[in-house]
Amino acid sequence: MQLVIGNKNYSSWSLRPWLGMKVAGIKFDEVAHDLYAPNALAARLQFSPSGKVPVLIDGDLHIWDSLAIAEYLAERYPAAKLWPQEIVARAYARSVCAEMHAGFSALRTMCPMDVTQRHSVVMNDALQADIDRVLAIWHDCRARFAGHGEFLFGHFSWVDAFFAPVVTRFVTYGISVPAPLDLYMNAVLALPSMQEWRVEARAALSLAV
Ligand SMILES: N[C@@H](CCC(=O)N[C@@H](CS)C(=O)NCC(=O)O)C(=O)O
Repeated sequence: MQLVIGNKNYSSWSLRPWLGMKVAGIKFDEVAHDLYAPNALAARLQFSPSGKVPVLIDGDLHIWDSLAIAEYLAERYPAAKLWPQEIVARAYARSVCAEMHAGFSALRTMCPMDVTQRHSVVMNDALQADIDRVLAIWHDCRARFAGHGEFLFGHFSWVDAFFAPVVTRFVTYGISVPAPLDLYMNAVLALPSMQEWRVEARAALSLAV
């Protein structure tokens, strides 16, 4: 399989499947696509019907949306347990991933992912509401499903991969998180694959200047 991803410093959608596959130990070839190159859209349309990345290529099959990629990989690699095993937890996990996938427009537009940098942001009601909702989701998932594990559903799942870009945004924009949710953020940031992504994001940026 090949996973086509955008620039590691900026491409929040690419981080999700990349992180899930890495943590689950699913083998793939990474294909870097420069979102900002001249004619990048024309190049993307050669392999991505939507003109967007990430795209998972498995033989003749191209899957062009991070949530669809997550579902495909969960079906193809059930032993990786990327969704929680219990049906109620799994339904809840899918709900919060779908909410993340479809919403949070203030957080996305006011705090775009910029892994290696630190910025300030002027808070407004819409951004505060998005942050509060993220924190409520994290708190609720951990209280109901985490047990003694350090991730939202105990062990690492797609939910953590989908919220990993939010974790980096909170760091980049200095958005403080109440205890004990700071421990959850630290668990995500401490993942070796997450550290690899951040190192490669930095390297890619310095190559570009
Ligand atoms: N819903 C898509 C969104 C993908 C997306 O917006 N990707 C961005 C890169 S992070 C992109 O390809 N942008 C190029 C463009 O919009 O022209 C997914 O989940 O994969």
